[in-house]
Amino acid sequence: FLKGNPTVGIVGCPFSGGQGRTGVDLAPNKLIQAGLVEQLTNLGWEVNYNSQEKYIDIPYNPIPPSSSTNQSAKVGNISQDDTKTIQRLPDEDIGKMKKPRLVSSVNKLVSKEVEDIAKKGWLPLTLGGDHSLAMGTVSGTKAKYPDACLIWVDAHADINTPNSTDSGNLHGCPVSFLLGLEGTDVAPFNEWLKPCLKPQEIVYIGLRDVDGPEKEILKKHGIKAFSMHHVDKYGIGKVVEMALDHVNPDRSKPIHLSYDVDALDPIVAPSTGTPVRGGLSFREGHYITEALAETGCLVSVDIMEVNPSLLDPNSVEKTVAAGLSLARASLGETLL
Ligand code: 4U7
Ligand code: MN
Ligand code: MN
Ligand code: MN
Repeated sequence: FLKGNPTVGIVGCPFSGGQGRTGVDLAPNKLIQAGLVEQLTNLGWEVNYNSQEKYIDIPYNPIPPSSSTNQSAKVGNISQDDTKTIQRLPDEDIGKMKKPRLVSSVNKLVSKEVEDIAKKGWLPLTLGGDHSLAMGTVSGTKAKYPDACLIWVDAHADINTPNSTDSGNLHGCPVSFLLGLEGTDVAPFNEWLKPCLKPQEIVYIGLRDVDGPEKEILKKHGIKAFSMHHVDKYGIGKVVEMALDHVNPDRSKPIHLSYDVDALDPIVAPSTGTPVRGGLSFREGHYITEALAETGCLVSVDIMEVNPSLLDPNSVEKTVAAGLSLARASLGETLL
């Protein structure tokens, strides 16, 4: 599906507004500093990213109005004026949703950025940031590839609606918005985000912490999900095969992979905001990306929820290294 020399466009999203902990916004720079660009170049990819000195495309975490130290004049399609507007938005809860205006406006920009990169025939590699960003990444991918399917690797289903969410954190809700479930047709999201995904087009791998209302939603819409129970029962090889058989039976459709590193066991990826024990092993986690790369159908990849501010330096190093190797494996690195 990609055009010309294999080319990747890195979308760095230093954004934490979809959940309550700071630090997840540090991940894009951390991954770049740890060698992502060189590593992908060595795999034979042409690598594009938008900023010169800072490896950040979208520096729009809210900063206190007093501090005016945003030096990036224009990065990617986002002007400094855009980011200032976003930072100044008053952002009261809407219903249970926390920071709805911020999450919406950031995702609108991310969606456009991913769409533009995909439309060049490049592969957008989005570095989160929290997983609310998938509203933008998936809708951007869908704008270029309307028949794309979505493989969601996560401990969580992230399918709460604005009504069902207990926490109010929008990183637990992106899938419901993409599907257009009841309660998601709300401002400000409905001003730009149209339902773009059908229930048969998504499949989950790695689930083990699904809220009660989310279980009901999955059942009601017949959404296919492989939990850790299924990984134990069938093995990861069979699970990936069954997942692909469900969303991409002929291996002919484009695939968007949205990878939350909390799908990995906390022993493998400890530095993440919502760790859940009993997760994917290092190899199981990487097998998924290797098998998807092998299909030749991957057109867009998200690496989300690395939080370099959590726990100790050793945990951060492990988690960042896991993020890097997942990115490499997704882009075709093989063991032999
Ligand atoms: B992540 C949760 F209640 N379901 O809605 C919620 F358990 O992107 C967690 O997968 C969401 O990390 C986790 O807040 C979102 C909670
Ligand atoms: Mn998760
Ligand atoms: Mn997630
Ligand atoms: Mn998380």
